[in-house]
Amino acid sequence: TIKGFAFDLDGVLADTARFHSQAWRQIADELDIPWTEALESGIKGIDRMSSLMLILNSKGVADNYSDEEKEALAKRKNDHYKELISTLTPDDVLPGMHEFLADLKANDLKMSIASASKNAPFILDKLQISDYFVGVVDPSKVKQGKPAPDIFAEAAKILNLPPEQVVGLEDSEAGITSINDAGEISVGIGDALQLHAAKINFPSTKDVTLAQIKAHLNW
Ligand code: G16
Ligand code: MG
Repeated sequence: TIKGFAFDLDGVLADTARFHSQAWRQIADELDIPWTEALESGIKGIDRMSSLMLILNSKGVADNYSDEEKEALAKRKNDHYKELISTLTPDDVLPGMHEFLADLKANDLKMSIASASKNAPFILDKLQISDYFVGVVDPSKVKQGKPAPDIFAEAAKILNLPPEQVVGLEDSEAGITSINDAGEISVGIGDALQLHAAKINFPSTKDVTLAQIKAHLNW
């Protein structure tokens, strides 16, 4: 039976995917790299440097920049992003998620955070939801980011549960792959075609309920 939940942060709990996009888009504009749908969804869930490489490679210009220049671009993106997230309040928890977290807690289900973001503890604090979670995976301490299973595997360890007793929630393709390869049950939130590898799909965060998940899993 299911005993725990591992949450992605950006796009699942927090309305911050738009800020990542906005901050990267500014860098892309400065570098004269056209912003596309593929970049918009491709940067979801992958770490900061991988996001930059995806953007540079979309125009085939990654080799034009030294490692130092890439670090500087990633830092500039993060400085802008940090400015944007400093405005977050509990109202920026995505629709339905306050209720979902409270329901899981009332049912004694354990929760952890499986985010690729180094800014996760700060964001949880701003949203005032830190107390729901047993722990937060430190993405700088895992070998490989999403789509590798490491982050979601670590989130199950934090819960002290075997992966098959854990449900993982994600809005990105990279994240669903991570959950599945960690041996957990994947819940995709967003476009069902894009997230077709998810075991269960909900179109939006407001559709996610414990009752629906139980029904899907015959639990
Ligand atoms: C998030 C976002 C990604 C971002 C990554 C790293 O992951 O979806 O777009 O690149 O974190 O964030 P930071 O630059 O803050 O370390 P997740 O896993 O929470 O969706
Ligand atoms: Mg996400």
